[in-house]
Amino acid sequence: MVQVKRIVNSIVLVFLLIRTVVVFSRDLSEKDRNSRAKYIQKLINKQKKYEGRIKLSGGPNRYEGNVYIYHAGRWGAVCDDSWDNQAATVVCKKYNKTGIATVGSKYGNATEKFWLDDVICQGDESSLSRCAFKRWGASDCKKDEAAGVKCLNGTNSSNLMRRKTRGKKLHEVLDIRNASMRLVGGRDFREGRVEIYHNGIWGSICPESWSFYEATTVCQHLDLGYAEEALITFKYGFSNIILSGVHCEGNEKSLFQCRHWEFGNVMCKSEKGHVAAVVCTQKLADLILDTTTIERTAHLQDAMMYMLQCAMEENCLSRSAYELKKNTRDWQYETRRLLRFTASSFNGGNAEFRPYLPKHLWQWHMCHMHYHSMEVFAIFDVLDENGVKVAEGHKASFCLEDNTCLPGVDKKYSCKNYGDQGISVNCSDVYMYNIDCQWVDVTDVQPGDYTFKVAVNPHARVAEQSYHNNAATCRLRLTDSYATVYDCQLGRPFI
Ligand SMILES: *[C@@H]1O[C@H](CO)[C@@H](O)[C@H](O)[C@H]1NC(C)=O
Ligand SMILES: *[C@@H]1O[C@H](CO)[C@@H](O)[C@H](O)[C@H]1NC(C)=O
Ligand SMILES: *[C@@H]1O[C@H](CO)[C@@H](O)[C@H](O)[C@H]1NC(C)=O
Ligand SMILES: *[C@@H]1O[C@H](CO)[C@@H](O)[C@H](O)[C@H]1NC(C)=O
Ligand SMILES: *[C@@H]1O[C@H](CO)[C@@H](O)[C@H](O)[C@H]1NC(C)=O
Ligand SMILES: *[C@@H]1O[C@H](CO)[C@@H](O)[C@H](O)[C@H]1NC(C)=O
Ligand SMILES: [Ca+2]
Repeated sequence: MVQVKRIVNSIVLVFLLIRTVVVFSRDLSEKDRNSRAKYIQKLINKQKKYEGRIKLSGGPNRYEGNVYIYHAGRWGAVCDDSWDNQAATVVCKKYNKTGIATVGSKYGNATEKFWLDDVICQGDESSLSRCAFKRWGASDCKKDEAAGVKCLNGTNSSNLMRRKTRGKKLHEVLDIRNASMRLVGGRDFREGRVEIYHNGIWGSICPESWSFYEATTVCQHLDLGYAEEALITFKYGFSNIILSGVHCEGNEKSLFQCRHWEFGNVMCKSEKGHVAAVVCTQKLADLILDTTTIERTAHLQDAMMYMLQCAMEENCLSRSAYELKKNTRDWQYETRRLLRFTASSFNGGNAEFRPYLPKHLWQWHMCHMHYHSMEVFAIFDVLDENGVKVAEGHKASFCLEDNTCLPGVDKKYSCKNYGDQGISVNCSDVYMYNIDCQWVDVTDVQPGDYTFKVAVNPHARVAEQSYHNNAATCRLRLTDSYATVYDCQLGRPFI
């Protein structure tokens, strides 16, 4: 009986979906319509169920093994670069256990292609896919570099302690008397591994946490412009590592103004032989988020859920919407409250902004009928007065193009017809408030005063001259009937 009921239920669901698709596809041909319906069905049936799931394989019991993660319809392995106990703990959370990381395919060579590489977790993420990593499928790891875990009973206090002491040890600035810095091993003076001089010796920097923020500061320090690449590599050679945990804001004029953990004989967890390196350039893009446009355009809109089918597929609604869909019969007629706004990014640099992914890896988004060239181009968040997220910020992928340009500048990039994507110098990419997913779902947010945050290129995946004009922190007043956004301040992305 239960089975029959289930079958009837899924027939009803599929019928509703097809009907919804038909309503919103009037201007499409029969063929397009069918392929859309099929696409949605397939996604719902399979992907939703397994997406982000973890399995352990090759170990002596179910709490031990190499880690595989399910994404976009298949299982994939995880590379052991940067893999540590924090990441293992995130994996073991589903068994209420803490994790010890294993590396080097401890439980046998990887049997699937790698989905994840350079995974960096804090330990409190709810799932592995919430940790930072390069991007899905980007890995040059070999079969014998699979990451694994051993899940143990109870909380492992040594993991937690390490995190605490890490925080404490952060020193404000380096003692710069007699310290100096240079690039070594590059093809020319603009690139190389970063070496610093201290107490009579030259040494390298531990590349843990090395990002564009630190690399930008190095290039500024040496008067070489901006960082085109922030590298963790052995290709420029190696010397004794004498500095660890460097944390820069990215707008310092000297690396010695950045915070750090240890100097001298340091602990460095990076792969042996890998050190921090940079490539500097004078020509780089610089996106500038337009705060006045956000203030001017922000407003509320109530929309019925059947209008938001595409948006649901692309995870643009908060979790409660998906729960509603699961638990309510006529969920299509429920409304969601959306905070809509226009986001406009101007390229004020002296080089084009090009997407992180090469063209052949762009994802075709059937619902929106265009290619996405960056996994995360923008994020939006609503925080309460304690800094707690109250509206789930979603990660938006976009197609990048020249929407408006300064007088005399020709538009070059367009998303149409698999066109090249990018933002030219002196042009803006404009996401109008009426575009699908250009919103925060605030259905579950009580009226009140909040902080609203928007950031473009938030993980600094694409190099820019400055990251301190990529994010806006604004005041948001939400009432029963309207929303206003005001007092926006430009700054660095908050992650
Ligand atoms: C994990 O622990 C929590 C609270 O201690 C409990 O509610 C939950 O059922 C446990 N889950 C598993 C899978 O054991
Ligand atoms: C694992 O893969 C490596 C190459 O990546 C290979 O040299 C090695 O023999 C493999 N080991 C096993 C047990 O298959
Ligand atoms: C972990 O806990 C389970 C269930 O409480 C128990 O059966 C098992 O023996 C424990 N394992 C270890 C290594 O303590
Ligand atoms: C905690 O982790 C360390 C290694 O990081 C391990 O040696 C130790 O046995 C673990 N302790 C417990 C109680 O799991
Ligand atoms: C700086 O270097 C000079 C000469 O090498 C040395 O006399 C002096 O003690 C050093 N100062 C510090 C603080 O290390
Ligand atoms: C962009 O605009 C600035 C200021 O209007 C101008 O100086 C610069 O030459 C322009 N660059 C390009 C590539 O159009
Ligand atoms: Ca910028």
